[in-house]
Amino acid sequence: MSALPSMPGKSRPAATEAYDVVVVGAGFAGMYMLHRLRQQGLSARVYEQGGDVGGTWYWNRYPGARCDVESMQYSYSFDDELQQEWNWSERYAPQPEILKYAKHVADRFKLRSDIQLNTRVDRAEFDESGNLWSVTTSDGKTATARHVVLATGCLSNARMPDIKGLGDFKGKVYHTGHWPHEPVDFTGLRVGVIGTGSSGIQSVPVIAEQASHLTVFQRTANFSIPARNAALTEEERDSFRANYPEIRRIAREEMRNGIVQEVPDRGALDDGDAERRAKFESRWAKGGLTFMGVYNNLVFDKAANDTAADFVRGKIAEIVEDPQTAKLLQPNDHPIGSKRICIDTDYFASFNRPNVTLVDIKSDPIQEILPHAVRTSAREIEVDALVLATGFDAMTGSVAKIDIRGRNGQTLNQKWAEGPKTYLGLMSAGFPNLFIITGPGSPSVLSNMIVSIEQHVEWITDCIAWMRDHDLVAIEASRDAEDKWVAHVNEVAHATLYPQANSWYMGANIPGKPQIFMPYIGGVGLYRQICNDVAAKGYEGFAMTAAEQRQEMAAS
Ligand code: N01
Repeated sequence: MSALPSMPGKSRPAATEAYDVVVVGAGFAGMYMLHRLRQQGLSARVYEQGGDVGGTWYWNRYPGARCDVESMQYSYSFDDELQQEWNWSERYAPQPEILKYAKHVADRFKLRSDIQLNTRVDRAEFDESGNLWSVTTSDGKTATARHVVLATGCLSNARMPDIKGLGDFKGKVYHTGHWPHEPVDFTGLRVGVIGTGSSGIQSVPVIAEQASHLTVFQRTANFSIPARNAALTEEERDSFRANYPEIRRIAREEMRNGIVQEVPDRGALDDGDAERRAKFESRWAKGGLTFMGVYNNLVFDKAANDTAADFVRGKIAEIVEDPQTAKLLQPNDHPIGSKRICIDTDYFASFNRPNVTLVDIKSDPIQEILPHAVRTSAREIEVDALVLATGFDAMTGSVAKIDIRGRNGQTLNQKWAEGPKTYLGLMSAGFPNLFIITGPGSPSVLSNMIVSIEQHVEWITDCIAWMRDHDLVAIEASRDAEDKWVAHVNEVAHATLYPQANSWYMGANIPGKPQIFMPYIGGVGLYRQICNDVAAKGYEGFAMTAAEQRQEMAAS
């Protein structure tokens, strides 16, 4: 294994270790990154703040947590034996099974010896003279590395709501994104769930079965499609396994979101009412995220989108017995799909239970949390436990927690004060040798994350290998390429209905966060092609520094 020398001639805390690459985070991105780096003979250290590998699936262990991408597709493709041997139990794997898979991967590929758990990266500083990063961790140590890879996850910075009195609440308070590792039992308790995004919608039906009473505090109603989760049969698994090479190829190259599904050839208004309704019914019966793929214009054309939104609103009215509750549960302030669509098991039906109450906190806002109750403008609701399903500071939140200093001491937070700026979502100008996996400006959260993670890891490791072969010590996105990419990401987003919603894609859920559509909507196939073309042209749009400090543009 190679290890680069530590930085010469700088006064700093003694560097305890020197690596070729430091990776931040041991979720699916960080683990595959480590595996690929080792295959290239590079030395790497992964720092993980959690007590085990798994990232998102380590922290999000709330009742009912499961993936909304089908298990046979939400899995690594890089190792055929792994995908042939692993047995997913259900169409949508529950969180414990996904975490078990992550741990299995760590053990199978013997990754653990290079992963340091329970260690947060606090600071990373670029030394321009040596073209090395100096990384300080929560154990007080410093390591140096040529490259730093942020594999910090997009939905990993859980957001506590700023509600008066929350700290004085006498019962237990849980955040879905930071769930305890000990079992939580709500039996006999009056529970309040605040938030009705994917996490709230998944947890409500499960908590409702335990709690003596469950009050759901909803600020914004959300569109949700039934998961239709079921055990996978041996035949279903075998069919995937036999066809994996082609399934994975199609997911990578032909699908916008990296999930293999039927591709529609017509728009919603090309069909008459009866035919359209029949298609929506069929997708509703099938369940899952692919509901939005029934027509090719649902995210582009408001009139087309309205037909799908009306259909789902109609379904909610059919399921929920109390008309007033049904009306409150019908989303009406954003186009369907412009916020991440939710996938549920019996969410709307939960409101037919005698022990579940919906409180509309848009018309009757929460004023404060009292020691044993939630007080809204109109009433006081006694609760013994609170579940905050209030989401994340998405895409940039976990990166922002690290004090990252690039050229001239500029921090990444300063640079991104008006919104994240990246070239291809992979690098940010002024921060040489710092890569981001599934960062803002890449398809990321709009895609099957594992497809996007694998593509980024492979692109980055190929790039590092290319640099080594060409005796290059630094790579940096050029400002010009970055500006053009940011403009392109923005332009593509604004050709769709997505920016019409106050979503976390836009940063709209965090007070004061700049409202910019963060992920790249162009689709994983097109995006992959763009990244490959950039690499094929000698990393066009990136500036490279040769070992003898010679600055050159890789390409004009
Ligand atoms: O978070 P969210 P999430 N007072 O931000 C409300 C992925 N995921 O954890 O919309 C009262 O979507 C907020 O209300 P509003 C998936 O990509 C995937 O549920 O801001 N309410 C909203 O209702 C998902 O999109 C899976 O008006 C407050 C909710 O809290 C993403 O993670 C499972 C509030 C937050 O919803 C995030 O989902 C889970 C306040 N102060 C998550 N602040 C699967 O794979 C916020 N809210 C299935």
